[in-house]
Amino acid sequence: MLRFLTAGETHGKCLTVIVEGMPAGVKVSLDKINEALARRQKGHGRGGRMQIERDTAQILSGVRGGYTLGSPIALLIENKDWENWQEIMGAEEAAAKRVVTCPRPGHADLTGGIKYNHRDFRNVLERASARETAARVAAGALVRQVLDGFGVQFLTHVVSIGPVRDSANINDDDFFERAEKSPVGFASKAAEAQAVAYIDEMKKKGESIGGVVETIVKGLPAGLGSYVHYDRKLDAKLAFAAMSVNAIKGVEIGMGFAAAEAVGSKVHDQIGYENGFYRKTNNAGGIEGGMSNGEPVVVRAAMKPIPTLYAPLDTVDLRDKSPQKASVERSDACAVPACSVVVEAAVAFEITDAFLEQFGGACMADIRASYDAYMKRMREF
Ligand code: EPS
Repeated sequence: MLRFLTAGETHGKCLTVIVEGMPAGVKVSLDKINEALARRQKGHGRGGRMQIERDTAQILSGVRGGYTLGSPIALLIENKDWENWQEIMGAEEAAAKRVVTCPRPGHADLTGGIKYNHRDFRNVLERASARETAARVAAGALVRQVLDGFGVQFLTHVVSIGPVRDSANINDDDFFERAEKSPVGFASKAAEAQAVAYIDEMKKKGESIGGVVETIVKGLPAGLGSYVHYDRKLDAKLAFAAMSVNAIKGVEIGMGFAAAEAVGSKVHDQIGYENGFYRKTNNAGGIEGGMSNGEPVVVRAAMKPIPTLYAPLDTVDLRDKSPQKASVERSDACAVPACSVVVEAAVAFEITDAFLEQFGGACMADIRASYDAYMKRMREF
């Protein structure tokens, strides 16, 4: 089983992540991790923090001579902004300054404060911040390297930003290349211009903006996941992973909620055979019975608008319970493109875990042998 644990506050010294369960013999490219981190920093509507950071990971353990050892892998990402926060965020006793007492609606501030008895909401917001997702992206970009050489592809794009939807055809050859280059993650230039204008207009009003992101995983063999065990169902694991990303309020697999409105014949993907079984449509989003069915796995996630508003909402001051406006922390007006990279990483983590559950062994040589045997049996089925 693959698992990871992150640590770090947004204005602390660094973020760290320990990944456990990686087999030995995986060729590791640090560049691939850093490319994913750079992708997470982009997008129209980001706040000032992304000008300060140049996120790069250091590998502290578990990799030698470019290959995993099979031992836990520790990664570290420095916070450049720490320089400006040492006095406020230091571990030593005198350091509690700039107390936050007016919680932001929609953020973890108030409930986190109640739960942990923090009367300075900074103690909550520092960890609840989406900065932590940098560590998750690094973990996802690391573990998916297990899949290199098995023909698995992760394709990610932004479906919509606020009310603006990408209008390009997803079947265009260069759809994902265009989406990747776009500051809003759209493949259509016209829709991109609309989304940029919308973000700018809302930002001026002190608003924040959400959206929908999608990751498609191609090249997975049928049978990852389980129909036998509820907690090994691939769709359940993907929904958990995507929902655990900050600000996600909804997750769909394939047709998702629309399947509830349609009749069965318009939902279920009919089966054909041509050099192997295939489905004539992919409404199931590549998952039936909790298992990959060989079609692309399609995960969509809805991100709410970020809770920090520059035109702040009503709240109550913890000290005297007086009505106040929420505290304003530096933030992003729109982080939907960044969120798409985080959801991709979360999906990649679960897919890799399911892959290792199916073909797992202590080393890549065993995994390759198991995969090849399975694929041979599948071709003859
Ligand atoms: C983020 C870093 C944070 C925020 C943002 C995401 O840095 P700072 O608080 O110093 O500006 O910009 O977090 C949020 C919007 C939030 O609500 O948590 C990052 O690295 O992605």
